[in-house]
Amino acid sequence: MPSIRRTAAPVAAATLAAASLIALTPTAAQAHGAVFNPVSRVAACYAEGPETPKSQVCKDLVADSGTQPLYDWNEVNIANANGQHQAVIPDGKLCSANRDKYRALDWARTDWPATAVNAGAFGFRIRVTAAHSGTMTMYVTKQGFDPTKPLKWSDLDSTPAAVYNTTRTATDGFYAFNGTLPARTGRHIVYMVWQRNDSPEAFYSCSDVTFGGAAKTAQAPTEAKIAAGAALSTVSHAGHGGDEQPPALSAETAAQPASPLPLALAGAGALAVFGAGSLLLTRRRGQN
Ligand SMILES: [Cu+2]
Repeated sequence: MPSIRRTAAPVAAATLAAASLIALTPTAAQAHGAVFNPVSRVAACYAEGPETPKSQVCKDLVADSGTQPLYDWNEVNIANANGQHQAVIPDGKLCSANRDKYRALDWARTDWPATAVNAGAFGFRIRVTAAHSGTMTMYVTKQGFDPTKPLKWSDLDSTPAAVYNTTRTATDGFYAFNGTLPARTGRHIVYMVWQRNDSPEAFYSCSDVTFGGAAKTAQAPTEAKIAAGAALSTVSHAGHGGDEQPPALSAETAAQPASPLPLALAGAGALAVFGAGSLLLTRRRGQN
């Protein structure tokens, strides 16, 4: 009997910790990143300023969807994609990842801020607010792609311009890697698919490019701009729990990827799980 008394207090403390864990976690969404070269649609409009968009398409985006999609430039994701990109995103919804919040990004317009590019070597740059282990694949639309029609999966050249294995660290907040742009003319889209391998979550983005043209080069957000807007973002601008948990909790994280767990709380959660297990063992011993 004394052994039960000794375990009762730690178990109670662990249960309290678990309760506070549940109360604290569901608020903040995850943060990931965005393609800055060639700059993606959401990043280009964020760079112009959510409150002061300059290009007509970005003005129209804010009029349609408000400023929040721009403040959340680092979010465009599907939590449970699990590699099934074409199953979870229908044709015409590729740029929004089939998220209503980002529906304006699907607009098939030719006035999205674009980056002038040429065939050959290209240095991709992806600004990540949370680095993840996974694979980032950069696709380019086929020659003959019509930018006035909604982007379809079949528009993408099956040979990617780059495939990059992402790690849980990013130098100065960027993944930078080289790829090869194919020979194209006119306006095209670079489509990114970033699938995590430590979670079913995946991220998507559209960047507008013009081959051989003299189009103005779209601007990516500056670090100052990113910092200035972070307070109005509904997604975390720091690394989030998915990568930082002890292995014992990784399965729970994958099952609920929208709940970032700070490291300390994750520790408390592990303690709670251990405590609950101890309680069960104690009860079994008591019954036997
Ligand atoms: Cu993330």
